[in-house]
Amino acid sequence: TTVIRLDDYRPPAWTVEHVALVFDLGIDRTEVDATLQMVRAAGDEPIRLNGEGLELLELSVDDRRLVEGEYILANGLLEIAVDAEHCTLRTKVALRPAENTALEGLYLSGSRESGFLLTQCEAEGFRHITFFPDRPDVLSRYTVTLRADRQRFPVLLAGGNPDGSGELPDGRHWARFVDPHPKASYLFAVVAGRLERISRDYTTADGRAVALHVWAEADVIDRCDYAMDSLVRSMQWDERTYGRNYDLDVFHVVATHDFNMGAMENKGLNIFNAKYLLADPDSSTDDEYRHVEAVVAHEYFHNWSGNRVTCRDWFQLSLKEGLTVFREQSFSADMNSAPLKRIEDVALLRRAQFPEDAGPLSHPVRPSQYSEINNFYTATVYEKGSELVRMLAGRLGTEGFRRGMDLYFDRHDGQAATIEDFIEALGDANDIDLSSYLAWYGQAGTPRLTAEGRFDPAQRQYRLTLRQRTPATAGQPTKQALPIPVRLSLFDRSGRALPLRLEDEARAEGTERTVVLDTAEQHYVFEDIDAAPVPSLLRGFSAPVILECDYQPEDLAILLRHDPDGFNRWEAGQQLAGLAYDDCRDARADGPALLAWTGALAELFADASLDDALLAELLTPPGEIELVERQAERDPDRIRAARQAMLLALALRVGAAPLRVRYEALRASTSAAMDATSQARRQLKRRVLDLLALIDAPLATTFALAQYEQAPGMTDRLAALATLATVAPEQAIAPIAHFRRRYEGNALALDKWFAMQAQLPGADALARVQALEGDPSFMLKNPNRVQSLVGTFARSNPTGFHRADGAAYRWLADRLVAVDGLNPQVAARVATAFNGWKRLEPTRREAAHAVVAELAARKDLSRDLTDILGRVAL
Ligand code: BAL
Ligand code: ZN
Repeated sequence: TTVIRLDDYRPPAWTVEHVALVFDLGIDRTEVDATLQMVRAAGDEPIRLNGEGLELLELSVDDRRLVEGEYILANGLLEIAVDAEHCTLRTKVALRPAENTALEGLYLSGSRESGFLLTQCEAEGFRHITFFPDRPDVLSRYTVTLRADRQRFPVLLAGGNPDGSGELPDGRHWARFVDPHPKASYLFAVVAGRLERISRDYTTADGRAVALHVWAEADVIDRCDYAMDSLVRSMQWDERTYGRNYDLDVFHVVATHDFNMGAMENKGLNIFNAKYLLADPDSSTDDEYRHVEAVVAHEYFHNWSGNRVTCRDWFQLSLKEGLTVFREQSFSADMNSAPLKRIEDVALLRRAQFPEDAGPLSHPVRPSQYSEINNFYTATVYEKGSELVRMLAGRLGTEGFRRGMDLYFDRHDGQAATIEDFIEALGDANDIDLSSYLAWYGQAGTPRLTAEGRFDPAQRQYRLTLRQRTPATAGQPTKQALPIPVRLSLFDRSGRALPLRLEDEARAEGTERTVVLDTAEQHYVFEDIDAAPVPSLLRGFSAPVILECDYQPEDLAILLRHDPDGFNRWEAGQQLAGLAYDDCRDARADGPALLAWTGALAELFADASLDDALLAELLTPPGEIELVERQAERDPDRIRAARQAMLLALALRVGAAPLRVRYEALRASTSAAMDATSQARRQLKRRVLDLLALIDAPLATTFALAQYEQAPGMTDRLAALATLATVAPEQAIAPIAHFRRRYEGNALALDKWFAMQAQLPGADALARVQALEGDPSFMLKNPNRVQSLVGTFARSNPTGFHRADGAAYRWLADRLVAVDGLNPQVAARVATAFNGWKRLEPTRREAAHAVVAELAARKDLSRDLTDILGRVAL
């Protein structure tokens, strides 16, 4: 396989100023006529265009037809030697959309009879549509004409402003679109078929009238209102927060059930996986509502951070993704609760990115090489990338960061930029050299931050020593020190935050500050300290590191009880839960950490002033996947047993009666309302019921059965079903069957039905999943369905997937091969479930190794899957 290296980057020899595309659309065959205004940018190289899976019908340069021998077409490249400085290059190709199961390029969503045509071009899909220099640093203006049968394709959409439409002979029609903003080919999109829409008029802050349209198939169009509301909120927020206005007269958003990604920010024509667009209380959970709002915002925000300023090459992917995730997270924090949002984001980082960074697939936020770019749409590029932007934003403060972003957008508007450009603009706008942060982009692995405090009563000083170390990762044996911002406070034992004065300062200033550790080790001496304080470190999760601090359980309990900030409180609880887990793992039933954790939580449980959603989060210890970090050798059964033991201890400490009373009170206020209070109640109700189930299974079963029957919406219904399936499998059979019937034909609800069952732990998990594969609605060619059953099982069911006999590994290998034949991107993504195999205990490790090695040795798999397996197997 070819390896692409960042160091080999060369600017394009030829660029395309304007491209005119004419599509004659059909499900079995589509013809694309492309006219490219090519301009030589440098050197005397021939024109080289990417093209894959295209049937070349015609090729001409400046109106002269070329014949074989006048061009070279091989290995996905069309090469034409041209003497001039510019030329008009024309190609005509044929495509076969209905046969395109990889869902890259132009393809069919849904059935031949009623489905519609659409495109997906990021990262390198445009080359499946036409011959083109398919790289993000070639920015072109597009004119797109679509022609199709009016009956079969009544709606014709492309990015840009509408520029006429009309009738053609034989029941056909046409529509043209002109995009005045130069864009990269990965942002191209068309959609054609029978779609319904909801519309709204919007006026931007700078006075542009924009028609907003959300499109979906007729059966789901009534579930698009929340997405439209979210879009309007996003547009207003970006105007307010970053001074960014939308820049076309029309903005389309389209929902499809067949999509490899979550959504796609095509200029003026965003396309969404229906999972992140449709929402209604009967089929969506509260979490899903939040995800819809966040993803709609994310794609909209890309219009500036991604489209107006794009990436020079795919190594810079985090330039747009990390930044846009950061913008999306800030938006969600403003729309909802900032501490709860931070909890959600940090939990995700720990669950998805930390394990990625600790295994053979680890890579820097800006990778230095790749063989398949599709495999770098990762938690590292997205979520860790966002954390890096957050550190920069924190360093500059709200106003300074805004100044920096203004300069970045100003300076690079209409360009394809690099991460250096971004950091330089932020720094230049503030007269600060931020270049030391670049090291974060090039270095993989999660840094360990060690903290050690020493109190000196004679000097009334507290001396804090911070050290950093990043473990070696794949291909990066040695690591350098990074700038790590550590936001900190000191608390006395009554939970009061102390005024902070460092040794060289005249007087104390505030109770919180940020120190930046930029060497391997540094000391900080705080003055006027009367008793050993409890340090609260890395507040707000000020850097994406693992904190190792020699806390006593009662120190963490103080923070858990008293920290005024919801996030820090949760964080103290998570640290304490980690120690409590160690107690359970080592069979210390009355271990001090377990007692401190259950004791503090039992107290907080009784505190009526605490927010329901925060309490629900506090009652949730780190998950089984995160806890893997706490043992040398991973045995998923033992991890689960220890975690269950700690939950049992918590339930006992809170007590059956308070749990029952709380559940009944929350049940009494159940409604379908979507406000934050109602959502928080539902979330807490679920936690309380699950705790109650550990100590009074019959009562919890009764509650869950009733909750399932009376649930006003999906959140309560699905939660009840999951509890039943775990606590009383026999009694869950009928409700599970009922749910299946109730949601026949509702793809997103059925995905949750598969996913809920795929997560049920234990020895029968694999057999259950295999039985579910027999359900008539299960199909390997739909990415959401594969993810909901196969992906969920492999990634989120540690005891089921990692069964000791290796049967689930062998089963997954078969499924990967089958999926790969249809959709390589999906196969590769599911295959990342093997990432952690090396740290399994020996029996499982051997079983996994045998399967991974056998798979990796196959020669008949896609480049996507081969790349993942090759790296995992190493
Ligand atoms: N650009 C791929 C989908 C997204 O991150 O928005
Ligand atoms: Zn994105």
